[in-house]
Amino acid sequence: MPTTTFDKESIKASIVGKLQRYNGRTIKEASNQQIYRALASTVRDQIMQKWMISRQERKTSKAKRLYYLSVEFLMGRSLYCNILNLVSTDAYQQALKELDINIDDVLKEEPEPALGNGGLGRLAACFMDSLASLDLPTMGCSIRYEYGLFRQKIIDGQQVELPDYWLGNGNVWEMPVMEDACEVHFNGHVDMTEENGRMTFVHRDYNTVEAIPYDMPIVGYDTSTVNSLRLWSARSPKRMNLSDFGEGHYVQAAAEKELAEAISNILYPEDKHYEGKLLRLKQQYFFTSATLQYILRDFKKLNGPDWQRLPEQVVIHINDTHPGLAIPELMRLLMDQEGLGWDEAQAIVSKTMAYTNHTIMAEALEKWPEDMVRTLLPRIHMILVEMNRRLCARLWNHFPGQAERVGKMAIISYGQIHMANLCVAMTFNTNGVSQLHGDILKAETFRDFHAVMPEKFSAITNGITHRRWLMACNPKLTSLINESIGTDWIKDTSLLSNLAPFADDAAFREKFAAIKRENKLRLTEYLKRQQGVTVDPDFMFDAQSKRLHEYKRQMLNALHILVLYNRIVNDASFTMEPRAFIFGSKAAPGYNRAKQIIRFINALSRLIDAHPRARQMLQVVFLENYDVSSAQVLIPATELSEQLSTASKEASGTGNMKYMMNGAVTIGTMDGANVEISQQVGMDNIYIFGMRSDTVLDMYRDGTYNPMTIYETNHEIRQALTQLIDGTLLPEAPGAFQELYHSLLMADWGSLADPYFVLKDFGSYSMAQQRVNQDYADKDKWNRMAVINTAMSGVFSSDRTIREYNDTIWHMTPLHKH
Ligand code: 26Q
Repeated sequence: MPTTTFDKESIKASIVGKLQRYNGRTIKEASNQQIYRALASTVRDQIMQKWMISRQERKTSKAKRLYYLSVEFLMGRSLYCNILNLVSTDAYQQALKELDINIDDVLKEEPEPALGNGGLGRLAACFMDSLASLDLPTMGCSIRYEYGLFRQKIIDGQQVELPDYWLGNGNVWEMPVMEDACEVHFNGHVDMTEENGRMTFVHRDYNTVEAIPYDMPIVGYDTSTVNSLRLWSARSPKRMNLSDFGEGHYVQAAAEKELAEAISNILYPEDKHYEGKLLRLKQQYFFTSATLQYILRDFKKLNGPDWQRLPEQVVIHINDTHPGLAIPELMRLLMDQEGLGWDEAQAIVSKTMAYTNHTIMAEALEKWPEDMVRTLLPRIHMILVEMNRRLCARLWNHFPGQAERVGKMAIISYGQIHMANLCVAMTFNTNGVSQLHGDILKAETFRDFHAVMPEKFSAITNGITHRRWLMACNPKLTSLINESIGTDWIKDTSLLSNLAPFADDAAFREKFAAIKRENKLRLTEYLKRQQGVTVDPDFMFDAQSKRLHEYKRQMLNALHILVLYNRIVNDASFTMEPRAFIFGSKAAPGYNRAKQIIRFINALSRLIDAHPRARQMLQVVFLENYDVSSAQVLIPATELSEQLSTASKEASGTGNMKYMMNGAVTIGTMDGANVEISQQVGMDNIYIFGMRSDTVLDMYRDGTYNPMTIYETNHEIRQALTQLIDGTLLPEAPGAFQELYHSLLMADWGSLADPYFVLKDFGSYSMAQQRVNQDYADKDKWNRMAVINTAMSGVFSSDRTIREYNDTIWHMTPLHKH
């Protein structure tokens, strides 16, 4: 095999050559976009050779392969991380320097694939990076949405959504794989006939959608492994032709084509809010069916039709319930296409599939109307009915006479398909994403399942890839770490703890703090350039960035800032360490209360700016269009990380880990992975406040919480809440926050007053913030805490998470020694 070396000179020659051949331009004449494409395709050439070798290696070694199914992969930009994983940053940096190209300007030209909403999608992306870096053969499978998550503009203090047409300039990283295209069938009916004493099921009169796969390479760090992310695109089998036009069918034909292709048009922007939309069901079946067909074809090519061996060769992981139709789809293919009987097929399915749950929020639990499933997927519906019959028979034995209990665990009940029950019942493993979340799944959400099948439950704490979230986004801190403890930590992040003794080294702390300051300056420049906001880098940078949701309690943060403002305004002698409160959040377009909170934060920002003394000490910045790229600028610049979810509600959180790794100190509740962060750093290096999860769960059960008593006794809260509705914040629209105000104080039909205990936890939060303020004034103390946070973040690398998944669930053999 010819191997081209990619030293500095060949990189330069490649870029210059591509610009000449594709654009007819010299470097001096080329636009940044053209240079980006020439550079990215140079990197792609380098990856392509490894990709071919990896493919061969998997086939000859017959290694077990993971298929990670997810409706979201929030990848972020690839170019820089690919160069990093090729261990070629020096060669590329020098080459670009000699060509007089500013690398930062070029990196910005890459469109960001925002094929995800938040934590679940970003976790899938971090997992892909770790899987390749640990040489575990994997294919990630999802949908090639033409429009990713909307882009957010703030206009007059409110969120406005713009379409994200990310493929407009083409996508350097994708490769269509036409030989793996297949058909997915919808609607129609199923004919049952008996042949030689066996029932056969034939799907007839269906509508066909073609599934075209586009593969993206996933490069492992310092290894030859390159895995694939396979994104399926929907295409109508209809080809528009002149005879349609002549016969007047043209408009009809075009409309049908549009309908089929709509399947891969857009990513749904709802995060943790389920709605039974037909198009979403189509998306889910479309990509799971195409994926399963491919998996079986590939298996058969390598192993023949020896289906008993499927669980040895293949493991299929279902990222939340969204790809759960993979379960009946695998049953269908094994029975109707490969001729297996039910028992054989079911045994194979339940040895091959595993499931991770990402939320206990009731409104996120997927339920599909049975009628919709019966009409759209008639054969899948039949299989679900039979699965449900067998499951209920088994449960009935376990819980004789307990109809209500069995009903709660059923796959189908009251005319709805319960996806979580399907996934728990039919897979061999149900996983939680932090220790606390795993415990809550066993004790609450899936309590009854846990009683019947306790061996299925596991909890593996989430992680983040330190390659993107430390090495790529914070190169200066990475160099300081390398100078101090060497580079072995990159492959074994537990070694980051060797940094802990440096917390007591004053010279080291100075360097650590100087890097934080440079990162703050970089964020300041970013905010100036992107949205024209000026921020003083001498302020403490305090950030809360994550999807906007009531349970994440951006409201707690915002109300506290309003209280600080009031203290300043009411008391001329009040002072505090100056602080910039930075928010980055998108609200689901239909989630009105979340949009009101964004409007409140922006109104608060304006209120403070208008007050000469308040703005000496406080600033509120709303970072527009928070995405992976802006996170990579924000997080390294942050000193205080706000992780405020109502205890029990945040399954894990992963932003908390990114901030910690970059030396931010956390203020947070004992929720999700915050619990484990507190165990790593110790209670002296984190600010924990608020109710514990067991108390929260008890309070939901007894239902006696009344925020009105807090409102009546705490005048600071009363004043702040009153300002929501008295025109202080929005004189031009004084009624705008009425509903928000109401939700914090009054119960409504079907909803509790202050359902996430904002008022209840306010006092405790405010006291923790006072400690933050005091400690920040002591620079040595603060910097010591910051260093400890980075030093103890090693366990939160997704490399650790993936090793645990592999040891307990997947059982693959790495392609190379580790
Ligand atoms: C479901 C049905 C219909 C429409 C939308 C949805 C839907 C979409 C997205 C349901 C849930 C989500 C996203 C969930 C999510 O991001 N959960 C987060 O997962 C992270 C990774 O495990 C955790 O760290 C977070 O705590 C958890 O909130």
